Amino acid sequence: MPTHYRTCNLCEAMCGLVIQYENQTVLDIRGDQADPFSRGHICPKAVALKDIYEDPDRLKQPVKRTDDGWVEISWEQAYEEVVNGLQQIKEKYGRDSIAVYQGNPNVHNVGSMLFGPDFVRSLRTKYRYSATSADQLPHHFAGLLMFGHYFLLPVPDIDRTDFLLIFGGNPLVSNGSIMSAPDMANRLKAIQKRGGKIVLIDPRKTETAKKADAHYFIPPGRDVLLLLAMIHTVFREDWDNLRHLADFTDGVEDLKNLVSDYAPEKVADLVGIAVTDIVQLTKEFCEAESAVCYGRLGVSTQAFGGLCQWLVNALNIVTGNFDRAGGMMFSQPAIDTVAQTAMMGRKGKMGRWTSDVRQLVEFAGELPVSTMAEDMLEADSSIKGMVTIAGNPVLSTPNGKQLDQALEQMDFMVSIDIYLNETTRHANIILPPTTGLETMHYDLVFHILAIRNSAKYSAPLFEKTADQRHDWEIFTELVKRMTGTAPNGGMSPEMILQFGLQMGTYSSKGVSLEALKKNPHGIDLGPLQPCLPQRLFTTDKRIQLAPTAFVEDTDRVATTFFSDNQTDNDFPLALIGRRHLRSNNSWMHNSHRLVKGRNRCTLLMHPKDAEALDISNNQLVIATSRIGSIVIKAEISDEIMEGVVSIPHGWGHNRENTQMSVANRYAGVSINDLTDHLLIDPLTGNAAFNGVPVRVSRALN
Ligand SMILES: Nc1nc2c(c(=O)[nH]1)N[C@H]1C(S)=C(S)[C@@H](COP(=O)(O)OP(=O)(O)OC[C@H]3O[C@@H](n4cnc5c(=O)[nH]c(N)nc54)[C@H](O)[C@@H]3O)O[C@H]1N2
Ligand SMILES: Nc1nc2c(c(=O)[nH]1)N[C@H]1C(S)=C(S)[C@@H](COP(=O)(O)OP(=O)(O)OC[C@H]3O[C@@H](n4cnc5c(=O)[nH]c(N)nc54)[C@H](O)[C@@H]3O)O[C@H]1N2
Ligand code: SF4
Ligand SMILES: [Mo]
Repeated sequence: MPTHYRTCNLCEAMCGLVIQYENQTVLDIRGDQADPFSRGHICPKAVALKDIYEDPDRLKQPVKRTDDGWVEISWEQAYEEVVNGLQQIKEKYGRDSIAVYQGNPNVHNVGSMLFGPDFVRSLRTKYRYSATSADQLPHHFAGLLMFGHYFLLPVPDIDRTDFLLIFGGNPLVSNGSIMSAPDMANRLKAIQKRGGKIVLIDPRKTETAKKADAHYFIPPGRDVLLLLAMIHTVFREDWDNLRHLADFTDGVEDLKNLVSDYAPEKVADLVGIAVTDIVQLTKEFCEAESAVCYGRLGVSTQAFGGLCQWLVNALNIVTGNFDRAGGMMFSQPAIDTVAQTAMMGRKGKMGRWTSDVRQLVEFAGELPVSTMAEDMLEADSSIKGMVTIAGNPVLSTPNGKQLDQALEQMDFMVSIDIYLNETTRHANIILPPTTGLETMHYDLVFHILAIRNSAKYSAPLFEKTADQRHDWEIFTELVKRMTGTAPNGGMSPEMILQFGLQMGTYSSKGVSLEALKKNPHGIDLGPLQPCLPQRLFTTDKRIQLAPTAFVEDTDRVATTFFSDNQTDNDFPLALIGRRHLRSNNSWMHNSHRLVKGRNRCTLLMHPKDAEALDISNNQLVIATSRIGSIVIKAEISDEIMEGVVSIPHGWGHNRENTQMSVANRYAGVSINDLTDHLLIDPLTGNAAFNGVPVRVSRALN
């Protein structure tokens, strides 16, 4: 039986797959034991690649919205109407009249990564948005301000650490984020087997917390206090030891002064962790042979996201757990996009323009997505056209309902997407690219964020049909028609990959596209290596430990937590999110094998809160925020902290005129009809999905 090897492109873990097939049918998908990076691991989503490939709802030809419903049109007609439509908007309303939103799958697709940017530039608009500002923007802020490049993000060396401290990440379910590390369960077990420890800080006793050596509940949004107190303790007890970093780190004294205000005694009650525990945790972190503190979504998508990601880095740096085995390290990928973009002067700039209504600043060419709908809905808005590329912002951005309304007002909208869903239903034309098994793959982003260096190329498993187009072909055609020139000088994606590999560090060791094609399981390039100060992109090759923007933002900590602010009695509970293994943001709910079984779109609530509100398990409740209300089933559990409720995102597939028949039957409701576009991290502009004030009451049955 023919066998095909490839990398799963669904999440960040980059698992190797072995796929058996016959003709055009997938017979079996398993983990590839011979893949040196993933070592045979897969999760249930990988098997859904078959479902996506076969999904009768998936679009394969352009469709156009007409008065009689959606009709298929030819690619030629689609390109012509799309380019005409966009150009007419620009002619009528001028520059900056089109908004563009790029969603998460773009970074998992090599064609979009390489050819999408030229298309976006061809729109000549300042209204550029992406899922970044609903996710990891604070990491980029810290990367730029501390290390000189917004994509120079440190990764925890979990394979060698003796102490893993996680703030707001649930890698056993998410399979790791800004930490590409397949086979997470075994990698975590290995830490414990070698005598190491794992500690979790999370408002929910998560799947990962249950496997950890210790778990501390923390009220959403207060991690900044704990981090400040831990660094305070490091300095107070003279446990600081920057090791080799001392030679090229600025701002140590500034940081020390700043944290002097935040003794554990001052924050213990606010974070709900005893002074002795804070001190002991810090001590163990400092005494471990090696230790690493890692903070992810829970401390990124919240009101102090920027400060948290800065302080996570700072804690690692001042304890000498940075740029050394078992600490935070930088990868050195075979195609080094970080170095290559730096050479082109694209290390990341910020503040060159602002959003209209709230004047939030641009970062790396994008405005915060929380401002998108309000700037569209403003009375004299210049945004009249919309483009979405592999994104479903109606379900994935705060106050999605408002965006739903804003999209309805657009004169012209185009979506490059594989489904007719909650967002793309507003488009005039949808251009569907090939996806998954039909595409060639090389991971340009996640090798940068991987806990081990490796490289792998995957050929397409199935040829696309004559009617289908790859995403890079779509972008090429659009750019040609918009600007008269082909993107990337007319080079094919493979040529660009080949060139990228040639420029990389490992080409002298024989890593080329040809070599990768001969090694379909991938090539291991070894554990992460110390690389500082050379790898820094700051002009003076020094680490900035206390950048002014972060230092100044700590004023907000004082005003938020140490003044007489009253909590909002109308909305006494704090809403957070959660992820499930069989779900991937909003778009994999059309796979029956993933959605079947018990309803996972529930509101988790602590028994004491439930009792006080007279709510019983499985009962329908109304959850209300400043933005709106949703009706959802309550799931009562002491695994969530008192005062906190949790709802997963990506659901709410019950809107009209979509074409996702399975998802529609398992619709759920959208948490982002509750989340508030005004709740952001003011420093970075990132959406603050966690800690949204809500109230919950029984629904009348
Ligand atoms: N409340 C709350 N909201 C959240 C989060 C949260 O934790 N809580 N998480 C946030 C995070 S981390 C993220 S990354 C965002 C994700 O936000 P989005 O990226 O906006 O949402 P997705 O659900 O990933 O939507 C992906 C879209 O891409 C399409 N698609 C899938 N594959 C392909 C392909 O190969 N090509 C093309 N062209 N299209 C494709 C799908 O049909 C879908 O329309 O959501 C954010 N929203
Ligand atoms: N199965 C599956 N895997 C995925 C995805 C998916 O949707 N499903 N999405 C992918 C994407 S796009 C991303 S970005 C990654 C995200 O990867 P992770 O960051 O690991 O994802 P989450 O499970 O959202 O973990 C966030 C954790 O933060 C906690 N939290 C919430 N608020 C706070 C807070 O204020 N403080 C602290 N300390 N913790 C808090 C939540 O309880 C939750 O456990 O996952 C990726 N992998
Ligand atoms: S963990 Fe991620 S990369 Fe691995 S099989 Fe699952 S979805 Fe694919
Ligand atoms: Mo994400």
